[in-house]
Amino acid sequence: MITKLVMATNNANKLREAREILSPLGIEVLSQREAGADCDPEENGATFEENADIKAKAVAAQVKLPVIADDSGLCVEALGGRPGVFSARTYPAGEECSGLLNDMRDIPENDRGAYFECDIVFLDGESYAAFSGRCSGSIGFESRGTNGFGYDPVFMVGDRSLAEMSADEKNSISHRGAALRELYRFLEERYGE
Ligand code: ITT
Repeated sequence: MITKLVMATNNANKLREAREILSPLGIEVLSQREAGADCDPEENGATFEENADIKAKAVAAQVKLPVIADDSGLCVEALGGRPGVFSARTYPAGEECSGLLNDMRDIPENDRGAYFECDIVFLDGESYAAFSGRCSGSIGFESRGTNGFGYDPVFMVGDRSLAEMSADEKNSISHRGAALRELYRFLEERYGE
């Protein structure tokens, strides 16, 4: 087994969720900053996987360890899949929930379906692998809960928002949890004895 890998992200919540899920493997997940990499490349891919690939390659050029990168976002059916790959840029930081609720103020309850997608890319030298996860739900009419990050307070799964769930509950049903569990199995097979 390898002992360390680097997560190409500037998002501390993604890093926390990756650590929570990968910790039983005994691999230390370093942030790009901890690994000595400093980058914030332009995410101009058309898909989540392309953007994850851009981030992973940018950090891999600066470190000697295996790298993972996560690109993710919220796709709202009534908005034609938006904000999608633009989830981090459509609304000002900290205003994503109020911005989305405002854009959806006239959309009725039965047309508020949405899903989160998370694509994770793994790079180790010439080796490349990609993993994907989705979480289906709907957009509520108000922000609820204080856990999680980003759009979690407005993303409803059943009658609770992701921000009303514990970290373990969110991880067990989330897009990132699903992609990370695929990555987990891949790392076990690739590096396990
Ligand atoms: P890095 O690019 O540095 O990894 P980022 O936050 O900019 O960090 P993305 O470009 O992948 O990441 O943008 C994803 C956005 O989608 C993120 O900023 C959130 O607003 C939203 N998002 C992704 N996963 C989420 C989750 O689990 N819960 C709530 N919002 C999420």
